Amino acid sequence: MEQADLIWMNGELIPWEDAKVHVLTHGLHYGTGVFEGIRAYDTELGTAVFRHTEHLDRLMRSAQLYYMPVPYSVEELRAATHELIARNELASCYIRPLVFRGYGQMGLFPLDAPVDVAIAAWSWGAYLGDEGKSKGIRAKVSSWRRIGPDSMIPHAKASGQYLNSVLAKIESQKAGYEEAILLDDLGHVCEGSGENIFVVRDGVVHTPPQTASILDGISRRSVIEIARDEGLEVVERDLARAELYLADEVFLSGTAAELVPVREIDDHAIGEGIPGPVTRRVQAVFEDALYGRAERYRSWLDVVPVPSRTA
Ligand code: PPE
Repeated sequence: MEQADLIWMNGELIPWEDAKVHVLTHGLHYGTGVFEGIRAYDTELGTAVFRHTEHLDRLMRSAQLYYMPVPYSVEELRAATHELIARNELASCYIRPLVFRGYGQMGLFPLDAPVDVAIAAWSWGAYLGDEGKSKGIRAKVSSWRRIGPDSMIPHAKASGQYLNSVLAKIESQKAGYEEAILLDDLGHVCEGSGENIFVVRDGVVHTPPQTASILDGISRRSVIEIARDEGLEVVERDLARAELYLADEVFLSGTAAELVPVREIDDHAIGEGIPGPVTRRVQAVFEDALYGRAERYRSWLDVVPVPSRTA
């Protein structure tokens, strides 16, 4: 990981190496934390955070779902993030806000433990590789099912829930694939270990619905809007596993990964085994949106104010 100079922790900017917690931090033991993954891009308008408020709103909702009161408002976290990026002099970066139950109380009842908040930002390249983004990746359907709504809260982006993604990711990597695709508790296609999934067949874009235990991805929402603006039909419906193999094109979307074509699943070539035309088209517009090149999606960008210089 590429270090930055400063991290924001409980209202203060502190040196990267000082951003530490006690080993008896509640969240470290029980996974009682919620987080976000956000990216900022170097655009012609300046450094711009992509769909910043939407991400912070989701952070607040994730916290609420796990009964964690966040001692800061969305506006405060947004301003803190701006300052963090500016002070670290990052032109583009990945941003990781984390709200977690801190030190002071052990045992499963968490409501007496403090709630700590940290925001880190650092340079993070293509999550599934530059080659993955251009040529597509090979994925494997995981033997691990995505956590279901009867045991956890798929809609929350909660730290403990990621043990599920970690198992799937390790399995796929050890088997020689770049990403795992998880099915939901009913055996329908759900999502990647850290990305939502789209399946293109006969020119129509399909993606699993909210009821399929997906994380309500912000890139997913953006992709759906872009695809529709491009005149494509987008259908949210349950997808059978075989529909992955029978697809003309498959792609993944996520903040860290951005938009990544899938060229092979379980050793079946998808379409021609190279990124298809719909994927290419949506990917190009999505990238334009991220980098502020698309006028139509400018409202998705939260430009980081340039700090006023003091003499
Ligand atoms: N599903 C999961 C399980 C998930 O973790 C992510 C984001 C998504 C879908 C896509 O959501 P969105 O980023 O809002 O479009 N995964 C984050 C964490 C990745 C990591 O390895 O850490 C991310 O992409 O930042």
